[in-house]
Amino acid sequence: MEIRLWRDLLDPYDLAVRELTVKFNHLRYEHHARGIYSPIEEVTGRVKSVSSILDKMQKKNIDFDEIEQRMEDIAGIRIICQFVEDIPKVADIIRQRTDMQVIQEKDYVENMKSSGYRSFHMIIRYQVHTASGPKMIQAEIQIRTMGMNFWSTIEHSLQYKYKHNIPQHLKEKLLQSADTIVALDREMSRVRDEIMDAQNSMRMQANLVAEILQNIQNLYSLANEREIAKIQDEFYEVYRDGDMEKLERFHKQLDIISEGYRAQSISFEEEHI
Ligand code: 0O2
Repeated sequence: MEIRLWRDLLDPYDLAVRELTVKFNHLRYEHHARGIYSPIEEVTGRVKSVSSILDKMQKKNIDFDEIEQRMEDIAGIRIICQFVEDIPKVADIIRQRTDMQVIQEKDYVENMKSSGYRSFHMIIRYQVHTASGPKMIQAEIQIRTMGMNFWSTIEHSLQYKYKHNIPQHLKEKLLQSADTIVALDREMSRVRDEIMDAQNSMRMQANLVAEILQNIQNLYSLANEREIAKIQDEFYEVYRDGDMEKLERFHKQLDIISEGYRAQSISFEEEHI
């Protein structure tokens, strides 16, 4: 196939990968902004390289005119979760969306592959809008924990290095380490609540501090610099204390002070119209 034709073929997949990455990252952002735990920790995406497409065509006996139909992972999205329990949650979110239609699921988390590979795969149909109009494409979403991702990245590099003929002693090592990852994921699940609590309070504190700083910033146009410096010193003192309740009280007081300044400035403007 000519280079130009490869580009025509792959461009809609590139668009899909970029759109889907934005959408899943936005879900993560929304959870964090609301102070809710996000089952999505990280999102990456890629369009399959031409050489990888050619390899798969050869391996699976796929003709050029069958590529789009038979190769479901030209557009690939990877969603990384912190805990195994997050994987079905992410899968449910995807099943419920109306902008993508799940056509196949493969559960290699419950049914580990003989290589030791674990991941939850979903094949979706997704519509992109190109310059030539709407186009329905297939994409593969791989959902896995950080541990599963670590393992499969290492194994993938070894597959590449040994051209899919990994020596037996390495295969055994990989299988052993796959079991270690299963145990690690299980251990992490046991302390999941504690980890989630810690992460939530860290995030809530970060959100609160950001709001306080924004409030102080807004005061620059309303109050005089000496008063703002005093408020800032008070904030640093409360912040150093590290007490979340004090920080929340300070935030509320600051809101009242800001409201007062805003009311003053409105009545000043009205008097001078
Ligand atoms: P790449 O380079 O990641 O794009 P099958 O015929 O069942 O073996 P199929 O039909 O492609 O393979 O579906 P499957 O099993 O769901 O695999 C799809 C993708 O999952 C693979 O794409 C890999 O990304 C990943 N995967 C599956 N098995 C393994 C494995 O044993 N190790 C690793 N590291 N990844 C795996 P590609 O096109 O094979 O590779």
